Amino acid sequence: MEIKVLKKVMSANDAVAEEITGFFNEKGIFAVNLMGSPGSGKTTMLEKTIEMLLPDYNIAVVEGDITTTIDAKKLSRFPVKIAQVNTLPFGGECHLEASWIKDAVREFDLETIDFLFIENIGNLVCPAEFKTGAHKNILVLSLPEGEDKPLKYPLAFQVSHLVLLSKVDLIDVLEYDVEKAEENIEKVHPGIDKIQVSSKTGKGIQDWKAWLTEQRKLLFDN
Ligand SMILES: Nc1nc2c(ncn2[C@@H]2O[C@H](COP(=O)(O)OP(=O)(O)O)[C@@H](O)[C@H]2O)c(=O)[nH]1
Ligand SMILES: [Mg+2]
Repeated sequence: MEIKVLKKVMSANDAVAEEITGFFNEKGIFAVNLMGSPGSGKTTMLEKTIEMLLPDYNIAVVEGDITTTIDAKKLSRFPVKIAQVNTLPFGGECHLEASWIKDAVREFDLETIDFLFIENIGNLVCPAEFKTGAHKNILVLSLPEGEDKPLKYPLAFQVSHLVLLSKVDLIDVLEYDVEKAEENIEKVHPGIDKIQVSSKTGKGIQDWKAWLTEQRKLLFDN
């Protein structure tokens, strides 16, 4: 009985996700869902991303958090549209659901947006289970989390299209084994795109921009 209910909730979410993907397609909005552990560097990466895409593109952001508007406030220095989704009124859920994103984007003038970034709730479990309607899922995996996380949280990697291996400026201090981490990512999602990035040094940021603009071009041919 419980399983039936869960399936119903999931398929309802999938239906809304599909609906909003169609809507994004119609409007020419390339939507990207950023997932990752708390503190993996999602918001900082978003700041760098916005800096490099402005002024050529119009950008909107949906910030997801259980509570607070801390990340949205950080981004408010940019000329971008921001909507905050707090899940506390929805029972403090640890993921964003498609219907909340659908409501959030109603805040924007959708005709003008080129990129929509969704910062999902920080964790490697629930966000992987709920589609957001975004075209691409990006997993931000930071070095301090350790090389084994792909093996421990495989679904998050399996539903993603790109892994941003973040905070690579810390390789030496953490004695991090990048090869091992990439090998573990390959084990759970063979062939997935990977880019090493650092918001501190700027490493990989241009490659990330190239990936984003190329993917958008592939979808909308502009
Ligand atoms: N060394 C280093 N620290 C970073 C980098 N990116 C983010 N941080 C720091 O990591 C912490 C968490 O970053 P934040 O972007 O808030 O992570 P989020 O919780 O995933 O949004 C902050 O103290 C950032 O300054 C990076 O590339 N290198
Ligand atoms: Mg954040």
